[in-house]
Amino acid sequence: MTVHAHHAAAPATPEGLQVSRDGYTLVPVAAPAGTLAFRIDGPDGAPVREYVPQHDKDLHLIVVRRDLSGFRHVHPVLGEDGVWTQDLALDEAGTYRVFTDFAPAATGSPLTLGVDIHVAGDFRPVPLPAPAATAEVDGYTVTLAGEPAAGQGAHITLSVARDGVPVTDLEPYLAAFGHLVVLRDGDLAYLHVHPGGAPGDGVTPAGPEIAFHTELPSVGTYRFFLDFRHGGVVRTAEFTVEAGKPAPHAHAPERAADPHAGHHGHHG
Ligand SMILES: [Cu+2]
Repeated sequence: MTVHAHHAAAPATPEGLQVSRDGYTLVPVAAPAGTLAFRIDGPDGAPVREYVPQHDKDLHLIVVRRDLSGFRHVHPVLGEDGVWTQDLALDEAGTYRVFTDFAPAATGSPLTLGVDIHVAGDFRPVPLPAPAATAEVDGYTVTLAGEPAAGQGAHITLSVARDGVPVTDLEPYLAAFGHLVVLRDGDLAYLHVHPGGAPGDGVTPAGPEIAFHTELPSVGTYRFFLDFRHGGVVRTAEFTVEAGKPAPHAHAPERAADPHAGHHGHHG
């Protein structure tokens, strides 16, 4: 049986598109202004209270307006009643996507659920910035290298400089020198990105380059949000990235060499 090959070929549904998955449901809870409160209800209907930490935290809360502006990555507090709370001022009108990235202790499997929250008012959508390899934040310049293509694993690096000088004393943040969240423009699919190396492993430098491995599931436009810590402050550098079709493998069989190739019909 070729079960393994079949599994490898099946594209996984991206995370973050569902409010309920695998028996777990993200439930917003009424809360005073300026605070976000929610539960994760488990398969038995009760709020989940036990989690397996991922990147140093039981739950990562990502909030972004649906035009991909106003990104926030924060860590709420779990109450005795299983309700998570987070100070969160959503001052600008619009619809926000709230992502909860966690692993319930009962399964140990990471899961990202998402729900929309509406803020009334005069909504002025912000156009998505054009693709660029550099981003500026608070005097830091972050440069993105690597060209992720659809459906293909890619190594990318983000290099941090301050006033033109490479930063070599990045501080660990969430068990890495950087934490990268990638969202797909159009549906806000949430993509897991894995850091290459960890602080203190003896081989991973504290900058200027931060390495990641990612696989973008489709052709399209993505927004990359890199959180990094330096001087005790966490900052976010943002990039718009276009994922094109993967380049054909140089060692792939040459179809043109097949004398019957011309009879296979035209594509498109
Ligand atoms: Cu987090």
